[in-house]
Amino acid sequence: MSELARTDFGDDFTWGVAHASYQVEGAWDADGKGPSIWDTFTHGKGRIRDKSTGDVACDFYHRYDDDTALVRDLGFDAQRFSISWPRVLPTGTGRVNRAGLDFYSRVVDSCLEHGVEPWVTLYHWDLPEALQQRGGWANRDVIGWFEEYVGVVADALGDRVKDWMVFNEPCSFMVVGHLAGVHAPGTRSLRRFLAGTHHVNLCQSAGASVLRAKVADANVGTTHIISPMATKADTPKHRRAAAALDAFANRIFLEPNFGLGYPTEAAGLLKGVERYFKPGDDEAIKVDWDFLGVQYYTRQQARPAPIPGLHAVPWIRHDYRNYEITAMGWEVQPDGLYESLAKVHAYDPELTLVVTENGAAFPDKVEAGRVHDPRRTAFYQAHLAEVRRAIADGMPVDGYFCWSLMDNFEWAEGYGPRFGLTYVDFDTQERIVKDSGRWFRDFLA
Ligand code: IFM
Repeated sequence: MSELARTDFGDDFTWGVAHASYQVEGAWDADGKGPSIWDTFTHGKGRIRDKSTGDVACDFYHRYDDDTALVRDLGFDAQRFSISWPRVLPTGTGRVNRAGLDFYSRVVDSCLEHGVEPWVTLYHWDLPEALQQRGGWANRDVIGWFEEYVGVVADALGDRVKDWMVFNEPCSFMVVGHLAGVHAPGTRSLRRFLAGTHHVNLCQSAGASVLRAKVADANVGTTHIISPMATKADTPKHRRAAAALDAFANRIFLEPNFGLGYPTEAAGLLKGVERYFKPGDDEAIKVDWDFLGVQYYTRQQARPAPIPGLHAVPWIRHDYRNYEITAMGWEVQPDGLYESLAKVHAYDPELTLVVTENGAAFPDKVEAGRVHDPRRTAFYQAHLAEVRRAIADGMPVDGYFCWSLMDNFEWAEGYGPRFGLTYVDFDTQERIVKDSGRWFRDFLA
């Protein structure tokens, strides 16, 4: 790999860091915020590996200005953060919580004062609990609830925020939250998964339309985790399993918005989604994105189902084939990022792509006030080389966001896995820039 230089990526390339409301904000019930499904989920028993919650997290709610100054100090152009729906609308619809909206307005102002572009995600998994009680994503009324919420946020921030992402990784909260039950709301229901998936896909286009109607010159995208598929053996059975997993994990959330329908031919179980179609949905679901956010962590391996006839059900395995493994148990496979970009690029070669998340958790420790994390630096260097290769091969990749600015609440894994460029001492809230963060500071200077 030849040495990397910022200039390899072009002058207009956006360098950013990303994080999300529930993972960093804390202040879970401050200033009129309503509970989200993640408050309910973490306050219940036995769901989070270290029994922790996001009640305090990184206390970004009170420390946003220092954290944003850090983003600038590290040399990044942009900070990607998400809005907590129940902080803005405590019961999901109706009464607006002015204090919650003002918080995000202050975060945006802080970004602009520090010379950092605010990139806003509207939904990064913290649905208002009150809406979950009404059926959540499985209730088609969610389209109207979501339009109302997006309208409130766009009215408040649209004068200063130009870069918007409607959703973060629908696959994660639908498959992991609704089908596997490992994330909030913790249901294991194919019905909720299928209905919810269709409604989320419709909300992608509904949310994008509201943004375009309310925000002049909005740059509207969404984000998807893309998991290229590996097969253990090159047999028809293994290839069918990989195709089914690809349909569940990737295509079901990408293709409807491109007007390609659902990939039912690869995974027969997805036919059930047709039950939730209404006349006009084929058209309503299409979105003409300004950009697509590609988020990549690792490849996945599919295995044929142990029960004959259930090939449509993906059986995910990591087989640890001589790759380095992160603290999440994920294989480090940098060329999978190139493959992910190429996969999305193939749908529409004109569409701008942004890597809206990429990063790794490794066991970090503080030694004499420093955190030496050479594996994370090497991870970033290898993945950036793949982005550079994609650009050289003609893919319009316009930005790269590290996951994450700082260690934070890693969902069902709690505070164990540390993804930050900055170490967070969760007892004192001290931030220590890791060597990987220092590497970025030099690289971006
Ligand atoms: O922490 C998550 C983030 O919320 C969504 N993308 C993957 C990250 C690492 O698991």
